[in-house]
Amino acid sequence: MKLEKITLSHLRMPLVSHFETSFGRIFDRDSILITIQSEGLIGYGECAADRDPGYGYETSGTAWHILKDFILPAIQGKEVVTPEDFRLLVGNIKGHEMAKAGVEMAIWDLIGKKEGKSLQMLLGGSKSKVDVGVSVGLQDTPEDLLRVIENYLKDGYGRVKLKIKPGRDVGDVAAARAAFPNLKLQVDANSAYTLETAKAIQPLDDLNLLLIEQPLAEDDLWDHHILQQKFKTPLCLDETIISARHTRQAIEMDACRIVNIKAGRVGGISESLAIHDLCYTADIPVWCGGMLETGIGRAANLALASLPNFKLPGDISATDRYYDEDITHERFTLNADSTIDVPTGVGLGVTINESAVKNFTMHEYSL
Ligand code: OSB
Ligand code: MG
Repeated sequence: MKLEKITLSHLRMPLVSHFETSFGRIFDRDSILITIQSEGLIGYGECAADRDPGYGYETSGTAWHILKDFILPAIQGKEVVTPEDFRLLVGNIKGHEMAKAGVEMAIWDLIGKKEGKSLQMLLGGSKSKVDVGVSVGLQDTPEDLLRVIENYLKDGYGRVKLKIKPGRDVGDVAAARAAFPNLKLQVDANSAYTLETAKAIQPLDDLNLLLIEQPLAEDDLWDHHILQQKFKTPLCLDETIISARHTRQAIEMDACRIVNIKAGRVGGISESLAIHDLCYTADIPVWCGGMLETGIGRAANLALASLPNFKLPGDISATDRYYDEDITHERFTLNADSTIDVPTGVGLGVTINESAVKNFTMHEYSL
């Protein structure tokens, strides 16, 4: 497939409700839509980097720069048959995994469309629907938190993740546990603690949590090892796991016992597959994280999460948890058993709502 015209669209979409993590509160979500034309087909990908460098160092601004000035010139006009061909073309660009992953997703979409196969078929996933949960941001008060959780339970979510930060941790989580004794519950600190300040969250170990996600710094494997020895609850790494190599090292040093896979964070779907397989062999369960994606990224997440080692519910919620208006015509809905159906159409299995894209686009660039 010759990669012909490639277009970047920097989008900003209002969220249904604000989302607050240990690194800040947002009311709308930036992303970069990548559109690749190839031999009469169009592939779509989503770069999940956000406006601010709070989750990781990449932002929509850095991704724009890396895409426009390095990735697009390296691939435009080139022949690409497999995702590996793309990886080789951008092999000299260090880091910037979210920028790369956005293009890689569009290439998977093109390959599926060309071969008449869904992304799930290309990946070898088998489940027709995947278990999902909802990620609940920090709320102004514990009372607000309980009300928000209750509403999500009414919607049908069977697993809830609570964002925590220093000062808003054990109290909030204990209140949730007391109100919902049997709820599948987990927490995510987005690297807000140090080994020293993490002493305050030791009581979380007795709240019957599925996992504790990324308590310590985003670049730290070893301190997570030290902390894991103090907890019977599995630690789960998100930010720290940026490749299959990091995954192997994390497992070898017992820095976590569960892995959150986000294709954006690790440079794409191919690397996600490698991490999935590595964890399968090592008997480490994985689950699919989320980045408040549009319907494009959500479709990819659902296909990925249909692989066999995705054993815990993903942060893949229904479209209406995020956006009133999405950029895909397809909207994902929650089934009564807290699952979402995996798309079956060719490629990502979604179609683009051009007028929505136009509404949300702040600027555009084509090569
Ligand atoms: O750490 O998992 C995270 C959203 C943006 C950035 C980082 C994270 C999140 C979430 C939301 O927790 C997950 C979702 O898409 O529902
Ligand atoms: Mg996380």
